Amino acid sequence: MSELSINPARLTASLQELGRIGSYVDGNTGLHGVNRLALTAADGEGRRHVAAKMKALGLTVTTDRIGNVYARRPGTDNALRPVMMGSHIDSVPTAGMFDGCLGVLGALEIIHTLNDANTTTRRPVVVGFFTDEEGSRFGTDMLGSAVATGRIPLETAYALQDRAGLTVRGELEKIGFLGNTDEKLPPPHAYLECHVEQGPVLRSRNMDVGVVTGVQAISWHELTITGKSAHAGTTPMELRADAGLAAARVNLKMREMTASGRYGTQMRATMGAMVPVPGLVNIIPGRMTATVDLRNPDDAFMRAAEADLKAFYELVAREEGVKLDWRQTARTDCAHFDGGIQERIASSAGRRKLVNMPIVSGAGHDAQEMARVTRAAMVFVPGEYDGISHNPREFSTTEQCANGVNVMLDVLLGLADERD
Ligand code: HGY
Ligand code: MN
Ligand code: MN
Repeated sequence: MSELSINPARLTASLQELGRIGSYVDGNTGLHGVNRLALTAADGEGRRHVAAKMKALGLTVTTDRIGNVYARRPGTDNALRPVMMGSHIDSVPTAGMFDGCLGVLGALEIIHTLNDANTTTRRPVVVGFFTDEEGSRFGTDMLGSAVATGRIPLETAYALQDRAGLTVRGELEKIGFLGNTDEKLPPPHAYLECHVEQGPVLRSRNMDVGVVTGVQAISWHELTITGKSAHAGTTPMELRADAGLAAARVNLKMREMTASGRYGTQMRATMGAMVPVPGLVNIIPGRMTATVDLRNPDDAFMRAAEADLKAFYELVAREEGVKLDWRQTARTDCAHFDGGIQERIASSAGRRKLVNMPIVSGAGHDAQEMARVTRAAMVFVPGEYDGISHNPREFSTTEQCANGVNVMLDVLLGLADERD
């Protein structure tokens, strides 16, 4: 454990400050939520706010061609590859103020702590935030880190469109973050990310820290179902081509699949978006756009589930007399984090008397992209209210956040002192 520890109150203040950008009052709960959907004006404002904090800490800030922002702190030997800490500050439209932001602001709090202590590490240190981790607007997640590590070509990313037909490239330019440095990130010496668990496991077991072993497989589909709009009162059931019913059958099929055990016992399936056209009470939906989100901690089970679901798409189209087109919008296999760094996370937590456990991440993270190009690992912190996330009720206490960031501080110092 290093003698250093971060300033918990300063970390919480920085989270609250950023949380005010893009904030709204949630109609259902009256809670303050955060909406900084990727590449919107709010995201642009949040980006400028964090970049200003980076500069105020004496860091050299660059923006690459996909809008990833990196802030570099020199070490004593700048010929060595840096250790990087990062995450994202874009949010889903109904977010809290911790998802992603804890990793970026926690890393900046570590820099602040090093500055206060006049500590210079051997290796340079880089703090970054990646573009559009959430994927909510342009349809594929971890976009910026996937481009930085070569999984998605820049031009493919640029051409992605939101529902209004606006492109990633155009929206990056509009908010002033169409940068000019090479989007391919030279692999850092190692990569660390602190993140809220976004689930109930750690809190329910009274754990202080999660040592993340990896990330489960993710598969997203976008369905476009075309049937026939017709009168709800006059059209006999047997003469319908009901796009809404077809989507509902897919949703029920996914529920049956997760309960069947045929794809393991951990599979999760969600139809998050269901948009009927015309979407009126007395008209059979002639068209339906729907999304499918499959998660599975086992790659073979995921592939089996995808194959069976695609077969079901064809069956439903035949039986309901609709056209069902679908496209894969995101797909990542299970990711595995570096064992050695996991051990360092666990031993730092142990020295700080923090109870900790290994955990697989249910959510996708930029760290899984970085794990393809360098040693990567994550530190999870528990969340209150069953760790709810992608919801304004998302909340982790100052102590919970500080515990995770202090562990990341310890591991950073060890990695940044490595000669090779
Ligand atoms: O969808 C996810 O797992 C992440 O929040 N982008
Ligand atoms: Mn996140
Ligand atoms: Mn998220």
